Amino acid sequence: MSKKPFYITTPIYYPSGNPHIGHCYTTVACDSIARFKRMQGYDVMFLTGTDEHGLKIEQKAAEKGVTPKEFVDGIVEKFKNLWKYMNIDYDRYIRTTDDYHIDTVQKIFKSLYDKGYIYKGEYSGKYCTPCESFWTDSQLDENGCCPECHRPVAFAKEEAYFFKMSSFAERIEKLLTETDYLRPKTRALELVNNFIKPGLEDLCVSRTTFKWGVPVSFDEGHVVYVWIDALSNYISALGYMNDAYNDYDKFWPADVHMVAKDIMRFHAIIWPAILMALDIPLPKHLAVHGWITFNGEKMSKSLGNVVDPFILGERYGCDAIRYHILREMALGADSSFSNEIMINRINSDLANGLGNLVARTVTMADKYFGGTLPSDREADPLDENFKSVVLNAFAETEKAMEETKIKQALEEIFKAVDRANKYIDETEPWKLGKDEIKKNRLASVLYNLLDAIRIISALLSPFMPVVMPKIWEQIGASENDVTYDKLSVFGVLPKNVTVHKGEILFPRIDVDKEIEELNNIIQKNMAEAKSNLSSEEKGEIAEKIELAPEISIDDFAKIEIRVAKIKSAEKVKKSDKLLCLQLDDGMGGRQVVSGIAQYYSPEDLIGKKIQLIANLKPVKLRGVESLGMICAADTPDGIKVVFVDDSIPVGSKIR
Ligand code: ME8
Repeated sequence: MSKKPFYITTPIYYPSGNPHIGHCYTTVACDSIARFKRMQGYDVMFLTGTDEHGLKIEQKAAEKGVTPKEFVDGIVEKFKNLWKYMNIDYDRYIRTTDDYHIDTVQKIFKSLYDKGYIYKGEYSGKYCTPCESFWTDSQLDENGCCPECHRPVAFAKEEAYFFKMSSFAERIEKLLTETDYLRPKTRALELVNNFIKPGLEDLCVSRTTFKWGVPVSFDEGHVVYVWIDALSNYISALGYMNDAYNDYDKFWPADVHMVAKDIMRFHAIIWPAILMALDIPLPKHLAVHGWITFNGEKMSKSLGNVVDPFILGERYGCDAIRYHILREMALGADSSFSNEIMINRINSDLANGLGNLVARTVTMADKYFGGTLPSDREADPLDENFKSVVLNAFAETEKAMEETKIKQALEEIFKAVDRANKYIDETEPWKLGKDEIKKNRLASVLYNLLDAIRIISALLSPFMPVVMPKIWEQIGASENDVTYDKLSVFGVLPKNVTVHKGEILFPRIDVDKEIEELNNIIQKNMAEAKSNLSSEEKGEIAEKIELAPEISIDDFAKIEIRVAKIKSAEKVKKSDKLLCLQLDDGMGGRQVVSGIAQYYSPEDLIGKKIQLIANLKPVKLRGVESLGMICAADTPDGIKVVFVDDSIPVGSKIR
């Protein structure tokens, strides 16, 4: 019997900056689903790639003095390296600069034109350059800015081609409200109210303002709108209207397109409309997840608030990173990334939960039976509840994965991990091991545990593909023991199974030490990213400056700012960040601790005059007393101390 096909896609990413944890989320999520489906016996096509055209790329390349293709080639390499590092097992990688794709986009455009769904007109309206989108007045935000990125829009007028979106409004509304195309469904209403109810306007689908795109084959000077180019990747990569591949009939319609909420509108409205116009079937599901935010903001290349996945992977292993991001993000909601939550999660679920379960079980099998379990057994009614929880986890995981609910699937599997650890506490194998006549019971307990670990680790293998095979090695499971059909039953491991004690699977992490180190790395990265910004992006950040609420002159008068001179400085023990400064403040001297050690060495500071906040309540930092604070500025290059001209005497009041 031939296998059932399953087709899943990530968005194709803009290679305009380095990939980050946000990109990782969608790709790891799709990879996990693809691996799960392969385990279930599906014939899987997992597609990812890069979206390489458009004004933004053209501008960035020009800034760097290279061609757009040279510019994207370098970044595409970084995406591919990251996917390799994160064990992303994609089946196909599409680049929109691939010849076959360009050719397909031209054919699709021409076909829509021939059918009368694309027509030539003139566009005049509000245009957002960074988003490459025209907006109607009713769509602009409350400040008259772009509803997507909230930056100012400009009036623009050009001869352009239009796609008759309006013809599909009714069908799209039905798709969103009456089917389960969009997951989660709660987002459908938002789209219908914001975009369809006010009247779905025809979409401007060509540009003459830049060159770096797919040329309209029958009208020189026009390039195809990047979103028509980009969305078409999902079918061109299968061989639709081209000979590069031959899988369209097998895999289309896609089972799942997964995207974040920022591009939901394009996938929930424009893409179905194009497919309707081409008269081909619609994808079965669009799974929309939220953003991974960092310090409350969407992670972004230009803000530099990105956590480098390579660094995290090196420190904790990429399986742990995969687990953490998947476990945190519920379909539809945002999830805030925090080093602290990540490390605590790795410690609690992976080191204490799963790792400990495997280590304890294997160690006991080794200790009490020399590694090989004997054949004689003694069951207990207690075993049944334990087994039923594990088998229930299997059933619930299967159900959650059917609905692309990865977080929920992982929660279900970890219920079984917790139950298994509890089973150890209930059965107290260390007591059974002391008593020769209880050895048969002990053998039963350990066998049940090993078999539960077999089921649990197999269910987890799509999410953590590196470590789970190590568990199979340790519990003596063969490849045949972990096939999907064997995960709904107990009693699969050989009766006389032999365990092999191995390495610690997830070492416990020292939370305080790691958090400090990670914060240092991130601060450095952010400073570096900011210094690499284009002038436009710097402007973008400037717009983001939000002042604290106004204060009166009396409020200000409460702050005593005095000139002081740094007499000596030394690093605070066990801290990479803190310097302890001895100051001449004109009042007998004082000690201040300052978080500038990454940016200044003591010799840079000694003899310099600074501004001291002299009446700040004393605090202890890393056990060292600090009597006040010195003023410093946050700059794109990191923290800079505000030095005072040497002619101003120590102790002078600043106001
Ligand atoms: O939009 N949190 O490309 P893109 C979660 N080329 N997911 C995130 C994220 C974050 N902070 N940041 C990025 C484009 N993503 C278009 C797509 S598809 C035909 C064309 C993920 O590089 C998420 O999947 O800006 C989001 O939808 C996608 O990257 C946007 O990537």
